[in-house]
Amino acid sequence: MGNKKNYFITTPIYYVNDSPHIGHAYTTLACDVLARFQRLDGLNVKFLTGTDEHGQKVEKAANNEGITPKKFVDKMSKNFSELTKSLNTSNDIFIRTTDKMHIKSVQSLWERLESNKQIYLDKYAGWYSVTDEAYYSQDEVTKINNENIAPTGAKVEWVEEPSYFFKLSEWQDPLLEFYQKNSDFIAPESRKNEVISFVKEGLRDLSISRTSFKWGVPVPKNSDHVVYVWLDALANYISALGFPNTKDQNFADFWPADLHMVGKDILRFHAVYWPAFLMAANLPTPKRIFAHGWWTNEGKKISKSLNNIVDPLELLQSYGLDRIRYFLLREVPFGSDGNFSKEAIFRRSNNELSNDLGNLMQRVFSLIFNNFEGMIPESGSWTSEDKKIIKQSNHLIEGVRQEISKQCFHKALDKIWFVIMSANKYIDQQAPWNLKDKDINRMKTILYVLTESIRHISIVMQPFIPNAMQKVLDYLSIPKEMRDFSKLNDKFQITAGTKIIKPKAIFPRLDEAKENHDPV
Ligand code: ME8
Repeated sequence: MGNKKNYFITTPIYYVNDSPHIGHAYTTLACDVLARFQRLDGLNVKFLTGTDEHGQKVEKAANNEGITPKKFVDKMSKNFSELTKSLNTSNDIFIRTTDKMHIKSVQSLWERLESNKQIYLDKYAGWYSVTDEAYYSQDEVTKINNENIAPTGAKVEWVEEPSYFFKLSEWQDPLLEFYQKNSDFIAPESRKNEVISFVKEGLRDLSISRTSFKWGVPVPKNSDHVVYVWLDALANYISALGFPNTKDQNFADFWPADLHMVGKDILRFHAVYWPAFLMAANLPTPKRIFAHGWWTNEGKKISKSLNNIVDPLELLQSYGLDRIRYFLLREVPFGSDGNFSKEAIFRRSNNELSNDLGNLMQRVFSLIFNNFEGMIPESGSWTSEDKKIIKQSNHLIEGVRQEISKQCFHKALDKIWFVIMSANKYIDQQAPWNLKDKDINRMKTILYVLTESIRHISIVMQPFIPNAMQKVLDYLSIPKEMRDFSKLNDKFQITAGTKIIKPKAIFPRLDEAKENHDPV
């Protein structure tokens, strides 16, 4: 793989019983921004997403439709793989847990745990939630309207059956020590504290097989049991890299993962069970888990039963992909919960994308087009105001890189916006449109400085709004191989005399009266 550093990033694999909605799109898009960012920053990236297709929940959904689970998952998985296409995500792999190689991989992981004496056969008697595919203890279950309910709000049922157990209780101290030594393992900080408190309260051995249904990976040498769906699902992160063949180049290059991105609902599985399984199997643990917040729709929980699922395909149709990408990553500090509203999409889009960013670019390009035959003008020497804009633009990538390394998308965008606003202030103060007759050389210099600043802004913004920034870089006639982050310095300054392409509005304003907008 040469000298390039490797970077492995994953989304959760989504349950196929549900239709993809805005929550799934959010996680996938956040990972896509990171994957694109790291590629442009010179890393060798592997980006994994896919579908979680086993378990009682999926078996029930298939029964309800009166088709076999296999038929059902083949049909439903497509909705997710097609969504990744509509979102133009740059994933390298789309894994399905019904893939043969994944099933073999889960069985190998099981055998490793077994040969390390981490598994024993016993009986499970306790609460289980099919919705969450999770076990709950007595003190977590409350009775509401005669129903037994888990802390997540999901119904639980009493289960008694033979079961294999994983010796999770033995991993309490090693896990606490691991969190202490790897203080960046769980983010954000508040979530990390929740996980540590949970582990400190004590871990009980975990039931890792089921016998009361069939739709799962058979337990090696005892096919009365299927592997618990979470052990099966978590293993996707290594089976996608060729596990159990640890000599596989993909496994050697990309494991341990740099980042598992998840929603806060499934942090416990990733930050407690997953590292415990891996340590128990003598495999390296991932470097970081980020648990982002939860989206509500106009203030209400998003759910099928409330009939308020936000369909990402409809949003793309109405507003275009880049507006949605920008909105989702800008509206809410990453890690916090967020509220989805059309009003907020309009506000962000019109104020920020159309006014601040689009108008700046449009003004500069039109001035060049109307006064200099579409050729980027030659710069004279720089005033302190010019130098300030160039300096801020040159430093932009450093600041953004720092925020992205912590998955702080909103802060990264703040830093980009600081430069955009600074360029807007500069153009208003310098008023190059008044200088054509008075001082054409000064006019040229100002436009050159602004074009160079736009070059930086659009290269840095590519991971967030790739389609729009591709257009801008095309307008500027910047060759494809000159668009990565190593070109963000003086050596690669924009060349005077380059002919730009006649620009069209980059982010036309959204109009409340219109349903579908320009698909940027
Ligand atoms: O949990 N807001 O799959 P899942 C934000 N198969 N994110 C949301 C969301 C919302 N309202 N709703 C869903 C599973 N998500 C398991 C994962 S991984 C080894 C197995 C996102 O289909 C968020 O990332 O229920 C959440 O963690 C994930 O979808 C849950 O997807």
